[in-house]
Amino acid sequence: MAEPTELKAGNTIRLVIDNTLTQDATGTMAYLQFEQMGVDKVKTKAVSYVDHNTMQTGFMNADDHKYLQSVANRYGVLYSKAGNGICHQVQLERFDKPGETLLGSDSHTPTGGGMAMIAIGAGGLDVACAMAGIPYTMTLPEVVNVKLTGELKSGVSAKDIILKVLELKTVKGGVNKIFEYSGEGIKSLSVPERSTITNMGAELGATTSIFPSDERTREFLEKQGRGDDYSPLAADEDAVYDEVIEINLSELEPLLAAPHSPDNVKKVSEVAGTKIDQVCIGSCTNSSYTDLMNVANILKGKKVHPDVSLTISFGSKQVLNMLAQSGGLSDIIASGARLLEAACGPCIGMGQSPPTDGISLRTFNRNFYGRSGTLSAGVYLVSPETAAVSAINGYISDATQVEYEKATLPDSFLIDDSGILQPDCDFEKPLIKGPNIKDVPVGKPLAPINKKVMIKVEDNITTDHIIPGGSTVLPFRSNIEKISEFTFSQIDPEFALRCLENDGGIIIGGENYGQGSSREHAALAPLYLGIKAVITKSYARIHKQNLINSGIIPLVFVNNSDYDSIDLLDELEIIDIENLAIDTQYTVLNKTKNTQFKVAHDLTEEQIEIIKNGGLLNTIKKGNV
Ligand code: MIC
Ligand code: SF4
Repeated sequence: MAEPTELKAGNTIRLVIDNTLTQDATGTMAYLQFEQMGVDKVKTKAVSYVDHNTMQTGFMNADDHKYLQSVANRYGVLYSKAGNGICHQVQLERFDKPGETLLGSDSHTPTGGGMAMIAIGAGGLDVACAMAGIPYTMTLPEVVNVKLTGELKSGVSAKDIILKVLELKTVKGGVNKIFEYSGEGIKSLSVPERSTITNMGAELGATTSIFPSDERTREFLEKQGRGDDYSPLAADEDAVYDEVIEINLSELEPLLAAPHSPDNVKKVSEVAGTKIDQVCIGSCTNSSYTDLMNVANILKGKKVHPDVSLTISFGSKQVLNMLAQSGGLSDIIASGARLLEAACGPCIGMGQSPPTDGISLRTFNRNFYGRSGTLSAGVYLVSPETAAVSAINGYISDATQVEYEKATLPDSFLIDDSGILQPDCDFEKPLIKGPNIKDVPVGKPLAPINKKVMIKVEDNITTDHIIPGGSTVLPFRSNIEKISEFTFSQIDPEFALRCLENDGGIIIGGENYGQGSSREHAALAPLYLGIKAVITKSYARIHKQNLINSGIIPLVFVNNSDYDSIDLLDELEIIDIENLAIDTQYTVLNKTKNTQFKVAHDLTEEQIEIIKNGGLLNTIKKGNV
């Protein structure tokens, strides 16, 4: 691979990774793949979190946790136990450090950008490679400067800032971009508030988002007992950007994302009065101590409306413990809220599905169709303040209309790292693999493609559409054969069977195909089902790389209008694709319709090599990375 001659958007770079994180829903695959790399010890500061699959219906999740603990111990990875908190929140509290790099097998890894890190989400195999000491290959993004002026008024919060950016840029407006925040307005934002913004920058499709490291960063690190990790960092005075956006915080109003997309942004005042059934507060976007203290302050002395179920998931054990100490927890309990554990919980559909046709307000970052577990539900993404006020009233309400005490960072955070286990790297101890933990499927070298269309989908298909979350499907994250049965099940229940009957085929998609979660299962399950190529109008970054890593070719239409001419089960022959080469277009014969069209790709030499080998694992085994 050619080294870049200059740091210019579009160039391919190899980024040295200092830190890695995995979570249990993507981690088992990442470590199963890491095991195959023949490396004795991880080369990064690595943490393995258990936060997604903590419901343990059946033995599967508990078996995953046992495996993750044993594999972390063997290879030198810190292990954050179930109940210790959501990966991004704990990483921020205990590990993030300005100026370092972080690669995580979760799309919300950019949360660390609130701590002035280059923090990027990736598929599990890419993170396994980073743990093995292989630099991360990526396209250098364009840089968008988001200049914040003014100061937030009471009832408006960091969540409303990122919702504003989503309104301006949409869920595909950030692909191959970094959002760098600056301006006077950032001085009033604490690190957890900044991290709410960088976290949900993932919904822009952005590579990452970043804030400078300043006095607010020092303040947070000192309060976490990590003052030594501080160093000041900021953009050069004369930095040049590809694009500049200005947001005046003083003019911002409470916003929400209406069903079913994080960029379907409206003013809260526009829909105020809408009756609600459920409010869920938590997730890696909004479960910090200050978020939940604001909630506690609003709920203090009030009761949750009789028609509303309010749940609170705590970001971490530290957050929960501090709320207990400050008295905020008592106010939350007295209000009638239901307390869930410090984990992802309802955000990934692990419980708390809303009722039929229910309206649910959530402080989370994704409201994709069906993600809550109830297809007919309408999920609105809101700030913790909007959520709390609405839970009391029983309808969507504007938090600027109520008075409450705004929470500030505590004098110092309670430090108790006993939920994070230190590894002893003892190779004598066995790896514990329960019966639901199966081998990772491996692709075959590239061969001619003459296959039928197995599904045709629209724009903005998410990886949740491809492999759903929720308590029925998540237990099979370590078992690709089983999880493949659920591929596209919410939009086309016949898909998996059709693939098996036709010995695989081709997927046709629209714009921004594969947005959302980093789950490589959305590529591994299609690989298992025999999918050879995907042809779309455009891709989301992480999923595209996951397809390549699985040996599936991500192609695009040369003329997007050709999308309209293709139907389910059309037989397509992609002429000469077995000789995949850089900057080359290919003719596709639609043998069913007796027509033809052109497809292209923007794969690098390295990516072409991976596809020709039938995926990244095969390439690594050949020693070619
Ligand atoms: C999500 O929010 O969708 C998840 C669950 O955290 C995913 C990871 C996964 O699917 O395991 C993500 O954001 O990458
Ligand atoms: Fe967990 Fe939700 Fe955050 Fe994903 S978005 S890491 S499921 S809390």
